[in-house]
Amino acid sequence: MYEVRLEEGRMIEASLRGRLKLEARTGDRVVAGDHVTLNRWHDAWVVETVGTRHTAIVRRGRGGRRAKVVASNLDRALVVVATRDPAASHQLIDRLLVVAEASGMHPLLVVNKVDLDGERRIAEELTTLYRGIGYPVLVTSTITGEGIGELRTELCRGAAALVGPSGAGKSSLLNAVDPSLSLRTGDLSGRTRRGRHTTVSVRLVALACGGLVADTPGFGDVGLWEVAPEDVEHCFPELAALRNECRFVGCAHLKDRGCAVRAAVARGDVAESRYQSYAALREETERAGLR
Ligand SMILES: Nc1nc2c(ncn2[C@@H]2O[C@H](COP(=O)(O)OP(=O)(O)O)[C@@H](O)[C@H]2O)c(=O)[nH]1
Ligand SMILES: [Mg+2]
Ligand SMILES: [Zn+2]
Repeated sequence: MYEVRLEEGRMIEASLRGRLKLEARTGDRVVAGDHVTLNRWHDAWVVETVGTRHTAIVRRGRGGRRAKVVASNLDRALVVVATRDPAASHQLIDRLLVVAEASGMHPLLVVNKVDLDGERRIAEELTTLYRGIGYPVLVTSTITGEGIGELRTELCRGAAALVGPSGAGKSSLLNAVDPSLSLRTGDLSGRTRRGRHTTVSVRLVALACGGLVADTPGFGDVGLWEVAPEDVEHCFPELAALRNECRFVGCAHLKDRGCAVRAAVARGDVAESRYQSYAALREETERAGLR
């Protein structure tokens, strides 16, 4: 059974038509975020058709099976990191931003736990770096309430995904935005989360204010398999802006000769950490293509 929210806002339960069940076996299931049309069949609601997906989060198929869509039509990805416990890594932030860009979602960075002693500086550094690239950045604390109002504004429209490392405060932030959710916080270790249950499908949580939020148990196996090496640069806005400046068409930005990106890094116009993330992800997609 699927939970479906009608246009008027009411939640109902619906089952799948036979044809769609068949597709379920071939891998094209109905997933969280799909827009569907319904029909009445005797006393029950039945999902009749599934609309075009505007964005898709794709998860690796295990044991050689093909990758599958786990959520669709999420318009924004909120990348949530903490100043400390766990400390935010530039590499992880960039990877999640790229996954969001590649999935067609608008990314937004949330730097949480800014209340922790001495960690304001880290929040400021991240804010300067990522706002400079053009990403919206929210600085938050579930303890002091800083930034929660802005977060609420973001979450109460459309459908969004919260992604980020375990312990960053995703569930706490959702509770701060909508206390009636009472999500469990701080209870699971990273190890437990990577267990069997993380493959369970994504759920959409309906906030009282009307927004939908994907309650994703973790994005450990969500990645870049759909991204070709030459497309990685498009997921770095500040590199994409330079793409016509390199001397050679199709420049991978990995060698100095005639490369406008390397020159921009040398000048300090592109952050070293961003360039390193680019190079690492580009290499990763190249290796994936060879397998
Ligand atoms: N100091 C501080 N701790 C927080 C904040 N937000 C969450 N935490 C704590 O961080 C831990 C992990 O939070 P949780 O919401 O479960 O993280 P999740 O794994 O991303 O869902 C819990 O112990 C929370 O109480 C914050 O803004 N400041
Ligand atoms: Mg959580
Ligand atoms: Zn180049």
